Formats: sequence, structure tokens, C-alpha cells
Amino acid sequence: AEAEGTTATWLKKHRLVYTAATRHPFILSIRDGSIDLNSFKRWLGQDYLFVRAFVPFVSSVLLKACHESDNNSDMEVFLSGLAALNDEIKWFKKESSKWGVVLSSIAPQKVNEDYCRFLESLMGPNVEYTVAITALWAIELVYQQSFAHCLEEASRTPLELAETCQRWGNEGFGQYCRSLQKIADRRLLRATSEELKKAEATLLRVLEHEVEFWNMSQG
Ligand code: HMH
Repeated sequence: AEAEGTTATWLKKHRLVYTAATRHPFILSIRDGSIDLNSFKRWLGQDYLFVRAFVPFVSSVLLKACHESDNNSDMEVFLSGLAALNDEIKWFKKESSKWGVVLSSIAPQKVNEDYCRFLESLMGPNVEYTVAITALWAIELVYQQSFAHCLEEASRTPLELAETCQRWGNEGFGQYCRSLQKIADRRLLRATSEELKKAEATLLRVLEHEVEFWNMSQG
């Protein structure tokens, strides 16, 4: 068996906040079918704005990979992530019109603005590739774990929300998250203790922002 990576060790160490982010009441309410559809619509509009801010962040990680990576296949992983985001933005437009959510008239809530500002703080050239890839992995993992939970056999997810859960809960997205995790672990293995500290703190900040984002969506 492979030795456990740094990321797996950190998820165990911080499992309370990790569980808070991936088993949030908002997600549990999708899974048991009790979700308030106004909460879902709020989430949809706010997440569209988040994803728009997420694109330049993923681009910044790709740029760092081109400059700093010790493995030239990293770039292809981020490029596929950007291609998926292109599809995702189209999906948000289609899905929001289905629910009567007018994207052009949505203002970001403070929690969303704070999260987007945090992403911006990770985009500068002063932020190490290792720290940035740790954040990217954690951001994607929370959605993958949360929505995959809503697709499990015992779940009672409403049919009209199944497509949303599939978007992040599908096997291909799970594979993408494992690719991100492998890159993060490879970098963390060679990181200085200073970088390790920053990456772990960044992981915690991501998990906290994700909990706040679900809280905001739930209203
Ligand atoms: C808030 N976190 C949030 N939105 C997303 N779409 C993702 C993570 C995954 O892309």
C-alpha cells in the first residue's frame, strides 16, 4: 500500500472542520429531500458568482505550474479543470433560467465576497505553487465529497437536484480531485517547514470559508 500523504494526514487532524464542510446541514437537506428551494436558488446564484472568481484563481495555479512545477503533466490537469469550468459556467446559466434565477441581477453576499477576496490573496506571484495547489485541491474536494454524499444509495435527493449533485459528485470529478491531491502531496513532500505551515493554514481557511458559504446559502 502507498504511504499516506500529507493531505490525508491533515484531513484526519482537522476532521471536525472537514466534516462540517462536507456534511453541512445544507447538503444533508439535499440528501434527505427536505431542502428549502429558496436556499437552493440562493446557493445557485451565489455559486455562479464564486465560479466566475474561481476561474482566474485556477488560471493562476496553471501559470505557477508552468513556472515552478517539477512535473510537466501538472499543467494538463489544470487545463482540464479550466475546460470543466467553461462547461460549468454554461450549466449555471441554463440551470438558473430553469429556476427563474436572474444571474445578471445577483449581488454577491458578504461571505461570498470574503471568499473571493481570499482567492485573490492566493493569486499573486508571492504565493508558492505548493500553497496554491493545496487550496485548489481542498476547494474542489469539499464539493466532490458533499455532492457525492447526495448520490449515495440511501439518499433521497429530489430528482430536480440530481443533475447538480452529478456535476460535482460524478466519478470523473472524483478522479480530477485525486489528480489534484497527488500533485499537492508530491509538492508537500519537498516543501520547507515554512511552506508546510502556510499550506496547512490555507487548507483550514478553505474549509472555514466553505462552511460559511453553506451557512450563507441556507440563510
Ligand atoms: C463555494 N466551493 C464553492 N463553489 C464551488 N463551485 C466549488 C467549491 C467547487 O468548484
